[in-house]
Amino acid sequence: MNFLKKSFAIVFASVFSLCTGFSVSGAPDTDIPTYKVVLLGDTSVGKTSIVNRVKNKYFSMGEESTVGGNCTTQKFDTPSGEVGLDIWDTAGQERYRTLMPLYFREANAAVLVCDCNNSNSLANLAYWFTLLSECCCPLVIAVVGNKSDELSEELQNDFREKLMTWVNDNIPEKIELSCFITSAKTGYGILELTGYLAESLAAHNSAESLALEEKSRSKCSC
Ligand SMILES: Nc1nc2c(ncn2[C@@H]2O[C@H](COP(=O)(O)OP(=O)(O)OP(=O)(O)O)[C@@H](O)[C@H]2O)c(=O)[nH]1
Ligand SMILES: [Mg+2]
Repeated sequence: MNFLKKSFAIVFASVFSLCTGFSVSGAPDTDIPTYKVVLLGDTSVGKTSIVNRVKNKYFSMGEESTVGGNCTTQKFDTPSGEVGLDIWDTAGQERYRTLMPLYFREANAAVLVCDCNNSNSLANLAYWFTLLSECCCPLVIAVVGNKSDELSEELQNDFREKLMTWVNDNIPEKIELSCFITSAKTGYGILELTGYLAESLAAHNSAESLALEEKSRSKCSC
């Protein structure tokens, strides 16, 4: 009973924050462009552990399953300027599936996460990608095979190829996308992942500003 009350309170708080635009951790910085990034994928693939690694450089072997979703805000320096990422960690458990569209809507980037040691979690990314596509049109996607620390280098390379094959078979070419092998436990591949997200989104922002500038210049006669 207590568990149900706790779950309801947590889901209510995170849905409230989604509806009001209030960021759960860290106030939004209005001076820099900020983007919404969602992590999605089956339960236990390591989404929360990846966020913990990014935010606190921390890893716990006993991470609890996520209830609903949580947002954490992080700033990144990129060659195109500073950007903020509102990183939404979502629940992979079946019981929260109907809530997921609320978390995915208006996402600018998505991180599709599977477990390198669990081929079902890779196959299920097709389900997650369909659900995501029904809710938003992300500019940038990262496909991540996590828990690489449990694989030898050779098996990691095999899995990287499986990820690429899955991407070629399932994701339209026009979407900007990159694949990563990561370990939330050791930190392997995490900086590359966040660097890719921040730099790609910042580059979109500067391309947009340039286009707007050119548009307004073409309107004036000077
Ligand atoms: N060895 C290893 N274990 C990991 C790694 N990442 C996560 N884990 C473990 O896998 C389990 C599940 O991790 P979570 O981060 O809770 O997974 P999740 O995807 O957030 O799961 P849900 O919240 O249920 O959707 C935990 O016991 C973690 O400690 C990793 O990179 N390597
Ligand atoms: Mg989680």
